[in-house]
Amino acid sequence: MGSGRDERADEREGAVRREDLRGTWAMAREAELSGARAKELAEQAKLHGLDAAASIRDRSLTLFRRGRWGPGAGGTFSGVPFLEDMRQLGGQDVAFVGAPLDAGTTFRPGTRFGPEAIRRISTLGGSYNAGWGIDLKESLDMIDAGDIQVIPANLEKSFDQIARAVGYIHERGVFPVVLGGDHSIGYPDIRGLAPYIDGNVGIIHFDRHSDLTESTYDERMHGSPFFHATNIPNAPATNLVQIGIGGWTGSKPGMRVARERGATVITIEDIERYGIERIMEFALSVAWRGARAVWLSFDIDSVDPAFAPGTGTPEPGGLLPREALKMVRLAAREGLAGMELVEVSPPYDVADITALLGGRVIMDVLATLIEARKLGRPPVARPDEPTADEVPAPEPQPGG
Ligand SMILES: [Mn+2]
Repeated sequence: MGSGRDERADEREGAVRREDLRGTWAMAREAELSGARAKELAEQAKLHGLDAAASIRDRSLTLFRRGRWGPGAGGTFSGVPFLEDMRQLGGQDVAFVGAPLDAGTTFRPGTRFGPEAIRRISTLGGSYNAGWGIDLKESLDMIDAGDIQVIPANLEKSFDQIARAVGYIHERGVFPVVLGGDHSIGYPDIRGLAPYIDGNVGIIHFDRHSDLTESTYDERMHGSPFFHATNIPNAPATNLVQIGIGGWTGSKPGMRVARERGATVITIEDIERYGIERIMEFALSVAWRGARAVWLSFDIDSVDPAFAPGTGTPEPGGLLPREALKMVRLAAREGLAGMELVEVSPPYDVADITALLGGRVIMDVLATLIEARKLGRPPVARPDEPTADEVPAPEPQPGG
């Protein structure tokens, strides 16, 4: 007996035979499915989702994901219409687009689910703000472009896709709102935008972390976006202003780069010392100095983890939500070329509060752009009527 197996076992009654397996039957059935409908849908997706970046070898993949499995299959931001056919982009004011990537996270992942979570909770409430008398849907023509087809295990291919997508949206004259995704997308967002700007691009960057490290684990991870963005000739570090920096997480190499390149770092203590208005006036002067356009990069971890726990690199001691919202409204008042909202990681979130705050940052920015007459149709208001931020404080009463 050479074999340890008794071959007669296969002939016993009730023995399992390969040809009787349901799996064998299913393999045979698979050949009978023509796949004609799937092919038809794939061809339609190719037309509607546009051609992928040159580095993507599988040419069935598109630039904007259409009809594929994966995160981001939920609703649209604030219930705005989904633009299926991206060839029809143009003439709208705002395009929301997801970059569901977490390949750039160095520790806690999950931001690939950020766009989906922000969109889902964004439908809580409407588009009207009772404090400012603005209805986003009355003043802006907004669409949701769905998600950019990122490559989950390849940062550089994902960057090619994101840069191409942001460039396309900007080229079509539409304001891009990029829903992250980890902060590594900050680099391709600027790379996509910069070629279309006839002059320098400034960057207003809210974060607890400096994000100016050349690489982590040999790759351009989420601590690296502004090292590479400010290597782009018309996005100089001298127009980069970082707000909310501090704490104990990973900023040391970035501080050296900031010093060497002349970036501006504003710590939480600076904000406490000078106050929000003066700090933001200064930040705007840095970002706009000789620049033609300014990009807003908002990392949700700039807000204290008590209010924004759903993020990969929480750092206690950050901004309060009311401070952050006030600051982005001041940041947006001179206009923006686009924005990204990054680092929302739903698996670490509690009761959707981080995703909700992310959506509110976006809505407050859009409302400010309307008020400042930088985007869309102005709200119904007398031309001489002051905006919310300009209403003077009441005079102190004598003897009070
Ligand atoms: Mn951060």
